[in-house]
Amino acid sequence: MVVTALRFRSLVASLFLAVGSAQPVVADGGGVILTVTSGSSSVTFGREDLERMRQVTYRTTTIWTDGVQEFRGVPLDQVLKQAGATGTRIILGATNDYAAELPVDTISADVPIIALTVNGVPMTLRDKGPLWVVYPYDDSRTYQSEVIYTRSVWQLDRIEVLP
Ligand SMILES: Nc1nc2c(c(=O)[nH]1)N[C@H]1C(S)=C(S)[C@@H](COP(=O)(O)O)O[C@H]1N2
Ligand SMILES: [Mo]
Repeated sequence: MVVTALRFRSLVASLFLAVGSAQPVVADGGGVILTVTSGSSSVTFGREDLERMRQVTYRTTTIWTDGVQEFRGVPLDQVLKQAGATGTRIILGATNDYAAELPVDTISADVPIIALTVNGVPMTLRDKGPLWVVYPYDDSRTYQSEVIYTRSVWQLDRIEVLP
């Protein structure tokens, strides 16, 4: 039922796009929210693409929020694999032009995640969304460091893979 509703909404959105402008209709019915660039090739993801991938949940506090929060999203590792990214370093870029570089060998299967929701609710641009790279800070002292905080990029909109 939910699927039907979403499909119907996409269809309406597509029709609107088709009628309202000369722009090509976006295949997934939603906008691109993340672009992974590797050399001269780019792979783009809509919200639904990311939601369809393996999801991981952290319950943790952060230095930017009050109390324990439930972050849910797709592991960064999963996104890099899906994009076919091979490299030794990546740059996480945000809409405000903030960027942080990290070595690929610091990324594990479940850490960090690109969070899509906090406490079950999608994040708006105002509350650090729609995508926020988060670590399970409460799980280990090693995640409670300035280096990890700098990699906790909110308003993430692009990933650049470096050789
Ligand atoms: N999009 C975005 N993410 C970001 C930043 C930023 O300016 N923009 N600052 C980073 C750095 S260097 C740290 S230490 C924290 C900064 O958090 P604060 O500004 O709340 O201290 O978030 C990180 N993530
Ligand atoms: Mo920082």
